[in-house]
Amino acid sequence: MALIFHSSIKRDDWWRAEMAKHVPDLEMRFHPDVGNPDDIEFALCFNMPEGELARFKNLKAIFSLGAGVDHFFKDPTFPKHVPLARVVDDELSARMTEYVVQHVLNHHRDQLTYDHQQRQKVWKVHHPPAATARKVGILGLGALGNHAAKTLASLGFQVSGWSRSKKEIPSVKSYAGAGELDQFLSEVEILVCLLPLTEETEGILNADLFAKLPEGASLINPGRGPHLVEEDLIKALDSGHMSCATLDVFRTEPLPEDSPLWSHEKIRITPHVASIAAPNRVAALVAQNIIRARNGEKLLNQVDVDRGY
Ligand code: NDP
Ligand code: OXD
Repeated sequence: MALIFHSSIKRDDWWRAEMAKHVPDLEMRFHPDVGNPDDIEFALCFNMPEGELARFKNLKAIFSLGAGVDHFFKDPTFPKHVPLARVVDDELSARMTEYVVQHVLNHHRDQLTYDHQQRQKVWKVHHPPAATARKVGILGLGALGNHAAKTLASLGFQVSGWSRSKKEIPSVKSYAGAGELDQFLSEVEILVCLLPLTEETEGILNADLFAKLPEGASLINPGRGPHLVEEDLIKALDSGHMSCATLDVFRTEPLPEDSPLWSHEKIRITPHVASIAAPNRVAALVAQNIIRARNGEKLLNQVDVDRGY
């Protein structure tokens, strides 16, 4: 029996070595070299081409190579009856927090303005408030949002978060559900999106939401591209209602060359790198779940397929 692997980030040798440390008896096959599809017992993948997973009739479990699982649900033939697990890992959370803190500090300390000033050789001082007077809001207080929120609070920021269910996180104000979204937004100067992409959250970063943020607010989106209505962001930036944005994820990846986002002076772009699951961390998790799946036990970090995250 074998595991089929697929990723657009080419680190196959590293994956092979790490998986061999933890499950030496498991044959790893790298998509598209599937061999006999009936041999495939497990799948470890991100953005597997549509229709592929449905070919493996003997699948016991599917493992996402990342925290997000929306990439599976784009495929209408995705085998929903097979248990699906995602990555929840302290290092993945810590790396995401690095990204969030890096860009919150850039927004907080007007770095984009200084970058423009440098290009124009302008020496002009701006006076941002202290972190204790800066309000940062996080959409999504799950494995990643929770970690980032605590770290930002430890730096002194006024941190709030919005999720489906109420949270108890020291020094973080928790808002929950559609009924509390407007109140949350009205108090946010730097908005970070760490929601999963589901039917409910697609397009949530739109003109209506931006209008509810205070004048001068900014956005950091390492969630998913389809959370954002790109044209609405451009309008909010051009009108001056919003000050700047940092985007890591996009509706189409790689971001097409003709996208207006590339050259917008108030937008910073990174190529979906906020936090990438490391083979040495994920292989150990997958190995535990392989044992569980073979014993017919519930997987660690098993996804609620009906809820979509
Ligand atoms: P989790 O599932 O742990 O957390 C999701 C959070 O979003 C939860 O707090 C959940 O609420 C909340 N949520 C979900 N749906 C709604 C809704 N309709 N209304 C309000 N709140 C909602 O996910 P992670 O923190 O592990 O990951 C979040 C996302 O980050 C991933 O799905 C992925 O898209 C993105 N990501 C991006 C990476 C990158 O490199 N750019 C890397 C890794 C992840 P509740 O707690 O109440 O269930
Ligand atoms: C993830 C990602 O979901 O890298 O882990 O986007």
